[in-house]
Amino acid sequence: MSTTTASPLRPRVTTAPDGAGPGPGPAPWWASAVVYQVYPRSFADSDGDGVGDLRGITSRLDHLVDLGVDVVWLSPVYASPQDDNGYDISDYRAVDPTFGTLEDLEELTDALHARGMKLVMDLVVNHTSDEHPWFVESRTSPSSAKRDWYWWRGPREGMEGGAPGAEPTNWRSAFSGPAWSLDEASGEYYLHLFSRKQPDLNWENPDVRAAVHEMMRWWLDRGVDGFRMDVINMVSKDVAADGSLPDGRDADPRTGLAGGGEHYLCGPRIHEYLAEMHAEVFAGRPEALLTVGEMPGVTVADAQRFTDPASAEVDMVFQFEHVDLDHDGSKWHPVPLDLLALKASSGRWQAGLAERGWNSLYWNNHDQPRIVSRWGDDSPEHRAASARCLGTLLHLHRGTPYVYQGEEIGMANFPWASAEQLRDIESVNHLAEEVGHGGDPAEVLSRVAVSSRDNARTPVQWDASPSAGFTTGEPWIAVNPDHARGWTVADQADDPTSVLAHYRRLVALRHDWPVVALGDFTMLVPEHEQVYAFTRRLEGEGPDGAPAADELLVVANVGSSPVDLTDLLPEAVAGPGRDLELVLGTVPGDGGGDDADVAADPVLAPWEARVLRRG
Ligand code: TEU
Repeated sequence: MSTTTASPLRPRVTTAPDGAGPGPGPAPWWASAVVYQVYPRSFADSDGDGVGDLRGITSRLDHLVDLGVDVVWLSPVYASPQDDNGYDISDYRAVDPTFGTLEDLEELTDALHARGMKLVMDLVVNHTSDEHPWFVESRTSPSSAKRDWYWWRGPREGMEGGAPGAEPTNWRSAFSGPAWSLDEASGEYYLHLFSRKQPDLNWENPDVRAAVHEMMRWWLDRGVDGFRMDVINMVSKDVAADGSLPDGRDADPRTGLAGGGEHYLCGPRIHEYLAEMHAEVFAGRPEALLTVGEMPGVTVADAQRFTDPASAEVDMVFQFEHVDLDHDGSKWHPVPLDLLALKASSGRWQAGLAERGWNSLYWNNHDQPRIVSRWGDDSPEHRAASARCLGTLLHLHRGTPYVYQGEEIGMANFPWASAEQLRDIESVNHLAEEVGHGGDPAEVLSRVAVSSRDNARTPVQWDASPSAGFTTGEPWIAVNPDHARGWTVADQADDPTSVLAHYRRLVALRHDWPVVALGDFTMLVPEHEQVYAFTRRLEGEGPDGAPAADELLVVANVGSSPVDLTDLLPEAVAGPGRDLELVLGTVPGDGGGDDADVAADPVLAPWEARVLRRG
């Protein structure tokens, strides 16, 4: 089985019909693209200061070419005090010196374009840094010309500013504590759904929106190919005509705080704002661009409207339904994944966006723990197989897959031993809050260790050298010690059985087989607790222009024990009257058999996945 070409087999359908994608016409380029997310602090350090940077990324582009990805999504590199690792921006048109210069970014952009890849920047405009000149001016006084660029409110009726519970609403910040902070000088509070150094912009103010649009056009004019829009469904708040904002329901009796999301997730003017942004920034531009909106709490119905091309809002959204499935009320109370729940959720999103709109597909990003540790099995025996299995499942769904740096080599969660090792503001604040409420530090750490965003942020493991080839300096966050045990790019690059080799095949399969990008999705055995199976079907034209059809059957064993398909899913086992060919398998040749044997073997090995083509 070759390491780069997806499969010795060739697709029957080489041309998809119009309407097979998100809308009526020909499918857009990004419907068959694969996006690779780079978290610049942890990708590659070129100057030995222990923090990744732009020149480090440019120096490692061959790895992305080798993987075959089409787009790089770059997490923020803008000027920032780094309170939330760059998601707190103090200048949208400058690169933070930690990461380099505008020239370095231009060099990266050109280098990507020269290799046929595109660059999508992170757009963080629900909030700025409190060190952004807009907020600095807004804070000067209640009569500041930019006061209404942010959310300023006086203390709760009848209460003294600074008193417990005097915040204008009972909303909780995502990083613990109230979502309002008092400005002593004016006696007013400002809203920050994230850290107190990330004040929310007031999108009710048309000047704010115009300034954002202008900044976006500035980046597109510099050759950027699109935006990943940070918590973009939070920019419309449920404000009353008198300017008041409502309390959230179900407040936590310990703190009196509530999420409040019902008052700012997909708020009353969100579609108006996104349609206006599209008209002001993207409409009429000749470039082939991509936009994806990160939208916590978004539903299938919302996503249908957001991503329907007729809406002219965004191309796709990041939804959170699946990554909240193993949370008992909060991410800090992790529970084992129920595969039935995952299949039900994926099935809903696949069906919901089958006719109109488009899905993004992801297991990992810089906010989620590593999937092989989370839903796979990162024990030495099963780690590689479960990484290949989970990758296959994700990449064979209908939608645009996102590969997060390190996922392609099966990187796992870090063995956190002490709170001092943590860097993420969300994790650090939560740990302090829980211990402050009397929690046992070791017990709290054990839960934070499972869900912390820092699991995604340990340096990429390029080789087995002391700092995994990430830096010649002292890394800003610890390198996972397993880099000395083969979990590196160098160890896997020339190994056809590696996780990396398999991710290359998955990317190639999506490029070579239109049915993978555009085929209809049908879930199979939804009731089975260990087998995840579905079909993908596409009718179109063959190489000769004649009508043709391709139907793939994907079957995966999402567990560490073998599964027999004989009775469960006989149609997935090749045999008399069941013409099935193996397009791609995850058990690379070590069965000694050829592809036909694999297709005819009724037993799925632990974490084995097969992509079969029906005759
Ligand atoms: O994340 C928003 C978001 O939903 C996360 O805060 C998520 O709830 C949490 O991390 C899950 O634990 C975006 C960015 O991706 C994140 O890195 C930023 O911290 C946040 O917005 C604020 O900009």
